[in-house]
Amino acid sequence: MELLPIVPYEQRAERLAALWARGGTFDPEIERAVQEILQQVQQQGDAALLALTERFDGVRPPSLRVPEAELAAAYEAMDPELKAIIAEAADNIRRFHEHQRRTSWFVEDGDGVVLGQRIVPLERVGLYVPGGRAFYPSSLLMNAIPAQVAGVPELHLVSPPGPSGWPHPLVLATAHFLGIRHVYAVGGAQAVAALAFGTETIPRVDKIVGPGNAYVALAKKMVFGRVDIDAVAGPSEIVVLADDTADPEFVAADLLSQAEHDERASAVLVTPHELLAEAVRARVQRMVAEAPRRAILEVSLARYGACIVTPSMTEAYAVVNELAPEHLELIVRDPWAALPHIRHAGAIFLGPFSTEPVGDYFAGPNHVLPTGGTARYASALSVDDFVRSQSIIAYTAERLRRTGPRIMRFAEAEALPAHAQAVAVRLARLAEQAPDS
Ligand code: HSO
Ligand code: ZN
Repeated sequence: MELLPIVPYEQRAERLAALWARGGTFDPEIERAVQEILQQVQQQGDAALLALTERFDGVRPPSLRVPEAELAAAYEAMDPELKAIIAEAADNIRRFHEHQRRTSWFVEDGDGVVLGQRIVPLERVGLYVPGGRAFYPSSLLMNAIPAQVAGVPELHLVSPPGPSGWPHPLVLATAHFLGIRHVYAVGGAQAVAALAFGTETIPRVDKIVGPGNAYVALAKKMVFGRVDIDAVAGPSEIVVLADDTADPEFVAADLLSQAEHDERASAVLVTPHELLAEAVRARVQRMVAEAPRRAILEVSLARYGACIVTPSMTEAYAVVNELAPEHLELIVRDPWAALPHIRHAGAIFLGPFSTEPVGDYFAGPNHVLPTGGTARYASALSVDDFVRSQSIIAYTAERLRRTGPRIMRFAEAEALPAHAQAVAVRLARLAEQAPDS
């Protein structure tokens, strides 16, 4: 199949349909398996975790909880240059997320009444971290730091053990760097079950975040309600909106950068300039031929890649909004002038030097973004995902005396007399205390 085929605007429907059809559905077989795992962990706790880990990961960890000395040792062993880079990225991410912190507010509403909203962090959050090749330290930073900025006091990290019996050393090292002390050598649906129900070793948490395979995603969906979860992420996407000022090499490289994630990743160029589309396509062919992850690229770019050539910029904006992509690059003459035309996108990268990996690793904004068109209603992972707001009501005698009768009337209209009475007993007491006011 052709890589990144050129698709005229009028013929885009079929191509976009293939794009929409990626991900989302689960095999009923997996569903049954996950259901069983959840039940087993709920009933047998740690014993189930150990048995399932032996069955699925083929190892028995020395203990479910990873000793802090193991975390420190992994960090010590980490390449110093990588350590410094991760520290710098973490600083940027932390600084960005500090701007998101919401503060509690209280207003004086007259008569001494105070109303408000108190922002409180979640108490316990579970972080799922995939093992081995699917583990990205950057994703651990992106999931953990907003929780820390929100002030979540307890983070519990789960990750499947490798052959050593412990999770991947980079997971342990990054956890240590972040100051995460509760780390458990368990992955898969069983780890999600442990976080949702609690076991002897792993406490029940309030919310579970982090990427995982189909079993993990499904387990999260099934425990949702008992605990909160982040959005279940679909395969990654990039859309590049470019005009004749764009450098085809930049555009091609950026499309590849997302398409290499996995076979279901999607990379789309939208442009009114057919010559650019042809130049980008030619580059892509050449670059793929030499790419280390060629096997993945060949699948993702053939199935879910496209250069959509539009009659003008107007239709180009329309296509972008129709796609509501996870990542959108604006490589056009004046990206700030283009911005107001964009309604739906998870993250927007402006200008030729804001290549997507800058956002994946380093700039500061979160790389956990809405996929599969969910950018129509969803946002990047943020500090808001790790706090709640509590309503505050502090009424006074004075205010209740004035408004009580109307509240009672409302309660009576709803046929809830005990509600009315709760007000009435107070009004009676106030009348005794100040008979003539
Ligand atoms: N682009 C991915 C995140 C990532 N990239 C991690 C590299 N490492 C989804 O936003
Ligand atoms: Zn990426």
